[in-house]
Amino acid sequence: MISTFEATPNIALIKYWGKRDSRLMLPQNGSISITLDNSVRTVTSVLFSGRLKADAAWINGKKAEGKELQRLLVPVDLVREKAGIKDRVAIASENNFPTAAGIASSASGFAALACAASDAAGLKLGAAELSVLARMGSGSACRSVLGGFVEWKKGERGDGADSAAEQIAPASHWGLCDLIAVCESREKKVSSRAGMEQTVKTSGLYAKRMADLPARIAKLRQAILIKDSQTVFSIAMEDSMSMHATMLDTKPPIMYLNDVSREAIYAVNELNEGEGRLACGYTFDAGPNAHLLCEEKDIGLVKKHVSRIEGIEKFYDCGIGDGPKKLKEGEGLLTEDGKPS
Ligand code: 2P0
Repeated sequence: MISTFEATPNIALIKYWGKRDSRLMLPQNGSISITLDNSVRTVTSVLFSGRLKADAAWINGKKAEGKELQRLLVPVDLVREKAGIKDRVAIASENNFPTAAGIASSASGFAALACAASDAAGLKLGAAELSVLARMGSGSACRSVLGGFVEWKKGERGDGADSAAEQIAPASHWGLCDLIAVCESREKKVSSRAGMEQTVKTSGLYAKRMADLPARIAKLRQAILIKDSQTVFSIAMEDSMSMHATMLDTKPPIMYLNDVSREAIYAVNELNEGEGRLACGYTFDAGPNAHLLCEEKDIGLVKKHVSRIEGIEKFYDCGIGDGPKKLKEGEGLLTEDGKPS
């Protein structure tokens, strides 16, 4: 049976940047994100079949080989083990937004893969188990298996079973917007995986960030629950800059922001100063693209203000989403014999 799921990226308001166990993909700290609606999305189809001769995968129409394929097979192998099957797998996955450009394509990709693979294998997994499966593909993907406002609990167990996402509030709780300003859609030079490992090893600022995070996480969780936009935006900006500061403090330094990103920051500061309140917040992942956060009532104001920034290639206007969704047969990306359709 072919199973097809749609999943969406999430944007972290408190960032994950560093692992304490790279085999089990366990983070140094907890993180909090919002799952985006399907203005940006990954669709992934999975088929397990005894008729397939080898494991194969196509990402955006291109056959995955070598390390790329091996990485996709990490959660797939765990599914095969849980389901007790040895069938080969066919995977086809497509994004409707630039891959590896700081919009978390690995998050939506591995969340969709975890859901589609477990469903195709006939497993009925709970949210925590799906989250752990997605985490084994890419850390931040564990947050995209849930919709709304999500916390990835760092976990304490050695086997990582409790390092999973939990929902703080559903999407319907609060209408926040993430206006993504694409400041450059090229692939980034330093992967998140390599970058965060180097930061943990070499940044002196990192210990300060770790010390600050437990209180920051508790404060953000509470601010989300009471829909306190001023606190949510100020923590999001603070945490993004704190993460980027540890990146700059890495040896050799890692620099994801570019001149257009900096113009976006200045534009948001100017808007907020003019308004006498935080009408908008910003956060940047491991890439130059600005995620501009605002309440629904302010989206017109924010769009008008930032549309003047030169160099922005494109905007994606996202709301908060409900998390992964199973798609119908006709919406799949594979034929019955495991080829891209
Ligand atoms: C996050 N990022 O919390 C942070 C903020 C980027 C900056 O999670 O090695 O692709 O696969 O676990 O999840 C990007 O890192 O890295 C990321 P792996 P991942 O969203």
